[in-house]
Amino acid sequence: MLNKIALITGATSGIGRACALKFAQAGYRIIATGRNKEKLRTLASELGLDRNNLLLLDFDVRDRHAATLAIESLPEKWRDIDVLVNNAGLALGLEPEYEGNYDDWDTMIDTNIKGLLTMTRLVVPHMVERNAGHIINIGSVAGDAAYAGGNVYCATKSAVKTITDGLRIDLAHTAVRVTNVKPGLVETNFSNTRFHGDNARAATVYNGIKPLTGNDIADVALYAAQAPAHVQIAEVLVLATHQANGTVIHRQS
Ligand code: NDP
Ligand code: 8X3
Repeated sequence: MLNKIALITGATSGIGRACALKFAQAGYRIIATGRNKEKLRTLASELGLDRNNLLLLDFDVRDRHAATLAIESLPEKWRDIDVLVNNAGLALGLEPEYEGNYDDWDTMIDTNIKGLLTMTRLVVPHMVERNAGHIINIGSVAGDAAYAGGNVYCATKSAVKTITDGLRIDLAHTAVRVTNVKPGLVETNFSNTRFHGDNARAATVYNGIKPLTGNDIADVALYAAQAPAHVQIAEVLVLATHQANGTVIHRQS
């Protein structure tokens, strides 16, 4: 049994939930964070871990004060975080940039960029002190190139790439590793959120193609975390087989 700790943001759904389950199965103690208490409780029952192996933290990654309080109040036995999975994130809307919604832009930037930075700033100093740790950021194929209507979401994931690369440079003198996992189409709650609860429209995103699952991405994250200490998986682009990049998707009718 490993005695490592993985902290996963946005663990209440999709890729984050799958990471919590996979890392738990691999023997990690889990700090599952989310902004919805009810969903955190559901995750806890799915994980079936006792208090020594599971800690639930309820905060919104956009709330820097709440995030700081949560991390700075960690009980002693939960402080040595080995893996930080910066997963919490979302896309909102698919409008042309010149018709975009200001609030949606703010939410994406505050969550996908600033929330990820806050968690990094809070957790990584202790990894540096211990000269051990691993940050796994969930980027996206959307960060490789813009697609129609993707504008601000794509920009946030492009920022995740640059922020991840910058962190890797800043940590090169340490044993702390940094990974950017960039998924393509993954069937989660992502598109339901993007289309503000229009589930019928969300379903069309995966028409005619077998998409990835949260588990597929969690497998990659776990592989990176479990690679030998001298191996740093810097970046992984994970696509469905019939997806070639952010825009080329072969759909069977
Ligand atoms: P889901 O919508 O299924 O999960 C998103 C998770 O992030 C939820 O747990 C959600 O919580 C949480 N979250 C969102 N905003 C906040 C916030 N402000 N504070 C705390 N938690 C928050 O989508 P995915 O699992 O697909 O998305 C996970 C990550 O993967 C995102 O960063 C996304 O950009 C990225 N990604 C997704 C792809 C896809 O095709 N699905 C492809 C490439 C990357 P809540 O349940 O409370 O909303
Ligand atoms: C999610 C993948 O292509 O829907 O980041 O933007 S995509």
